[in-house]
Amino acid sequence: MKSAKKTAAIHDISGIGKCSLTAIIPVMSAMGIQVCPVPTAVLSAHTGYSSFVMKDLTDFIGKALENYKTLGTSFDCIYSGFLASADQIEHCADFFDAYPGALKVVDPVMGDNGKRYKTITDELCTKIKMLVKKADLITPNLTEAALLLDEDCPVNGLRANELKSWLVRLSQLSENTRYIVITGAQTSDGKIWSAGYDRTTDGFWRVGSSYVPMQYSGCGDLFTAVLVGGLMSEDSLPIALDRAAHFTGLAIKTTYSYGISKNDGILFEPQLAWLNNYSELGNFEPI
Ligand code: PXL
Repeated sequence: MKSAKKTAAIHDISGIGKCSLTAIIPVMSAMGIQVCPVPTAVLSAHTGYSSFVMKDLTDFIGKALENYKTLGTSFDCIYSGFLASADQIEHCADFFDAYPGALKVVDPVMGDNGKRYKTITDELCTKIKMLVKKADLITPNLTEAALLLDEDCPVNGLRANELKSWLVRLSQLSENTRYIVITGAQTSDGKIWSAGYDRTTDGFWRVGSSYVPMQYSGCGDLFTAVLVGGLMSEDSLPIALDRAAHFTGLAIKTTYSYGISKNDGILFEPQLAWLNNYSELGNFEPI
């Protein structure tokens, strides 16, 4: 019997602002993947809004895992993202250990534009740095990559030739990690790149996106969801990067064209059909 590949998605759900599960579920579903949400927190609005209420679900995650073990549920991927408390790190690690054959993804959601998100404490940051060592795929943005490497966030972006050395340095955090991806990195020449390293093929790749003078929340979540969906569908790393960069870029340009505000999130819904009708674009290049 045909069944969809399944990922557990350990991430928050925010009522407004289109990030985390509200971005991941539609995107990966459009790519033919079943997303099984394991919510880490419920928020009325994401943390970029001037106010929000949040219900921490730390106790729920371990119980959900026990239930999946009882039910004999299998997963092809365990995908972790926004975590609401430092104790949630252990629960993610337990999920990874329970499914050793699954693709283990850590999106180390900690901040953007040189700043940490409001709920990310020092303790949580330290523990996320430990969790990334267990991952097959990590997907920091530039701010998060700087936090993982104990660097200051480069305010004017990286020099183009630094992208590769940052990928190398991130890959040195753990030999377990097959794929290292830096998302949406601005270089000092004003370009935006997503770049990745595949340890198995020893390949370094980058895909460029056009610059839009607005940064929408949820872009990283959308990008990573498409990337993970691609890798789960046997895309090579550069093909998956290309697919993710194209979809996210298209959604960002669409959003900008309508003058939508930064917090209200990306107008990606009109583009979902593209994910289902995708052919290779070839916009990636080796670095
Ligand atoms: O997009 C990252 C993200 C995820 N979840 C929550 C957030 C953010 C970024 O602001 O606030 C709740």
